Amino acid sequence: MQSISFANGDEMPMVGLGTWKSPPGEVYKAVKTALEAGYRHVDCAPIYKNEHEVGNALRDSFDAGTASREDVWVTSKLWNDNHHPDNVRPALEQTLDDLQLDALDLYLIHWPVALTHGVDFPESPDDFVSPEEVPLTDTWAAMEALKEDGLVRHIGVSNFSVPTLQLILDEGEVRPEMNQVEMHPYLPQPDLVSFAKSQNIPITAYSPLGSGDRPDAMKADDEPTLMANPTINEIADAHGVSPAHVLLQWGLNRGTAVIPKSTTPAHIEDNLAAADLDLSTDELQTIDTLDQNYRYLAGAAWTMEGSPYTQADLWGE
Ligand code: 1BO
Repeated sequence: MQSISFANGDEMPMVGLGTWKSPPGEVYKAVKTALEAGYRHVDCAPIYKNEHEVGNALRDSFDAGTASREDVWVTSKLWNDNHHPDNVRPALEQTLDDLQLDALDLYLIHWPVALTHGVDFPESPDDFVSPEEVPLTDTWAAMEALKEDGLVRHIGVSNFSVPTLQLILDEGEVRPEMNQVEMHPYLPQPDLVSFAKSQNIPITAYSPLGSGDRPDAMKADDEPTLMANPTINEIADAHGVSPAHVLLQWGLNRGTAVIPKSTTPAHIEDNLAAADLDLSTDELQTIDTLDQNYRYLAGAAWTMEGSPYTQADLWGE
């Protein structure tokens, strides 16, 4: 398995199991199946409301000898309502407790958006905390303290744009060691990829298959279905593989980690095998032409009328 190397010698496997939208009751089996299939990277977050069950699966897999803790890369994220520096350590401690771990491999600020403590998703402008009240740089300083104290081995961000990355690079003591963002052929974000590369910040692509399993309430009526794209399907047919293989290999080929979510054993195994697919330069270049700058997750909840955050703040566009 290809991996992303960190300055201290740590290696993060480039294919991980995503757990967003994996329901409690199914995620336990998904994590166990993934580790049995050879995955050594699991991506989690408290807002996915399933970390306790992921933790049970990790514990049982370690106890059964399927894998050892040292060999499995575990990422989790700080939710938006815990950006105040006083809340950062308790939030991590809750995640460690739920995952039944002593430390995380990677801890990310989930979004560059702060909410009132106790609010999962905003319902009114009162649910937001402005960047003036809790600057991202203060949250980052609290993340740095977690790393300093050995509770997390690496710290990074998620859903950050070039300007928000630059803010942390300018003001932080520790450079972000990851940016996890939505990324797939409809949203290849070449400028972000090239900036991150120039700053030696690796990227993890979430929703690499187009997030077709999102709740209907989160979907636009006219959104394009990435897995049904004719070009992707033609290339998949030519190789006798699934469209998911093609999409994942395209991401890996760009040097980005990918974290496809599945709770179906056959898909979990199939997604891992994408690492072995060889796509030609022509095929990769053809896929590059599918760019529509289309976000399945535009973060509309964060930019409602009256919010202190705008789409331009979020995406730097
Ligand atoms: C709301 C969660 C988005 C992906 O991590």
